[in-house]
Amino acid sequence: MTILTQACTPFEGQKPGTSGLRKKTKVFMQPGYVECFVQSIFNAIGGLDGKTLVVGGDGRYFNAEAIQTILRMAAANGAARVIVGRGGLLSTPAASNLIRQRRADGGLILSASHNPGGIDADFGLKYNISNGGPAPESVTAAIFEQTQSLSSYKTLDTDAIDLAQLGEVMLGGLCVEIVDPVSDYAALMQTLFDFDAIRALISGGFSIRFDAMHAVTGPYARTILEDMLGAPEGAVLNGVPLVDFGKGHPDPNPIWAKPLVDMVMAKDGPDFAAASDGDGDRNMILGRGVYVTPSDSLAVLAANAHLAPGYSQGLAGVARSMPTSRACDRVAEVMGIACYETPTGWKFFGNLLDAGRATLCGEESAGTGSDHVREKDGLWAVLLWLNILAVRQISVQEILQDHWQTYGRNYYSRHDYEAIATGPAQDLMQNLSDTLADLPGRTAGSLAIETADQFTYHDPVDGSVSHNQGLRISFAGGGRAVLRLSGTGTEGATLRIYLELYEPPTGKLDMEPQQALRSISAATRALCQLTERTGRTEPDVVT
Ligand code: G16
Repeated sequence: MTILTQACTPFEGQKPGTSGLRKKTKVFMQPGYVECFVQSIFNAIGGLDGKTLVVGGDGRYFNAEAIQTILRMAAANGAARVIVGRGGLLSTPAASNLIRQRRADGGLILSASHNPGGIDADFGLKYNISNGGPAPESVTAAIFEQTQSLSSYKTLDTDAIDLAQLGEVMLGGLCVEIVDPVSDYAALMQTLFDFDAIRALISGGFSIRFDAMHAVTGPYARTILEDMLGAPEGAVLNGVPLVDFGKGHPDPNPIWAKPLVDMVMAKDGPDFAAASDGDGDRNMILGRGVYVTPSDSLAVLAANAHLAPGYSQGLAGVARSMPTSRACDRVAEVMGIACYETPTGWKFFGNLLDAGRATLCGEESAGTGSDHVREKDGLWAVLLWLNILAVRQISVQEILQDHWQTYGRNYYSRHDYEAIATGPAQDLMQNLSDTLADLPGRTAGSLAIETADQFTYHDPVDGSVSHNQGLRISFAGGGRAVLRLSGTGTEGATLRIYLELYEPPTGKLDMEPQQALRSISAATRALCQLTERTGRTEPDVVT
């Protein structure tokens, strides 16, 4: 095995976005593309000499090939050990857990999350740091800088190794340790939740379904929900990971997981249902006849987490991304704990979790998690919900009603306009941004505007500042709209418009959400000149 130093010229656009580098699979498959990005990561973190890494992915098309490339490069760059999930599989939260448990120096996670997989779909690669969480902006900026001037990468001249067998294999001086992807993660879940209580709930006839969407959580859900908690075989749907996710879109929302939603909306539907995404960090929660918005889910979990053993001491604080509804702020206020507002991107929660300021975090984009790892965690959210249901012995619907009657209801919806040409999308944002200062006091549609600004985040732990994190407009009567461009898309630009309306406990709690948000939506579209600038009249995805 010879170490080869290959000359290369930089690829354009290897700039990590909201969550690592995401591109079309064919872009990643260009000769040298993965190599250049991976070498840039290694250079940006001060080299790999003697280091330990965790490597795994969601099993999508090109996962296996990219992992072999990374292993050869890790060996050539002097790493001591790489811990890989069997078959190259690791869910994102399981990878985060392994980095922490094994005190690794960092990890490489191969996933494009909820984006479809396949040669004509999407691929992604991101670097996580030693706390198990996504690299912060300072590190991703250093990686990007490296990608622009890289002139060579190092690799090993050797065949692919078999990742199907557990155990250790030497690759030059590198020890590749192939581990069961599920067992450490399942053990962690047992320390947080009352498995006996959940088992008793299920054996008492409480029916559940979990849609793994042919993505990475299949093996995790089968082990935990069926084998350990006694859910009947078949409770986990689409449980076999496939490279193209069965040609589906592994995004756990009412659009892409419609069959599950239809099932739970039926009169004889299951008591509880959930779904996760490509890499297992997102979740969707449903009860018979009801969809729980991610923002409501975060608020309900914050209000009830103490019912699970892992959180019985209470929460240090909660954190949510800025576009996420402010439902959890009301819970925090009543509990007398801090509530932090961060930019979109799980990486911004890392400092708050490390500093012990927040215990629970969540985002409107179907992500919730806690300080048990440094990523959002789909199955964790499912288990916390099940633990709460086992203790409270009421339905999901009743938990929601009770929550709204206590704290009020934050009606919420996100409207996505996908694959807009990049220029018009940026112009739309710039134009609205330029007029923000003049908006307060004016009306849009039937609504008076109270405040309008661009969100800037000041990290309270390390003092770093992140500018341009979304435009927010608040209306008289408790309404709010947020606009930002997605940082995870791979085609043109995706405009996200987040709509929210607060109704107090004494207000109208049973409106249809799109109806409740109609005037805020109309006002926001008019303000940003949506149709004039993009030609769009209807969103592509409504969650
Ligand atoms: C990633 C980030 C999340 C973010 C989401 C959507 O999630 O980790 O923090 O909310 O993307 O980001 P954007 O609105 O920029 O598209 P995931 O599950 O895709 O890794």
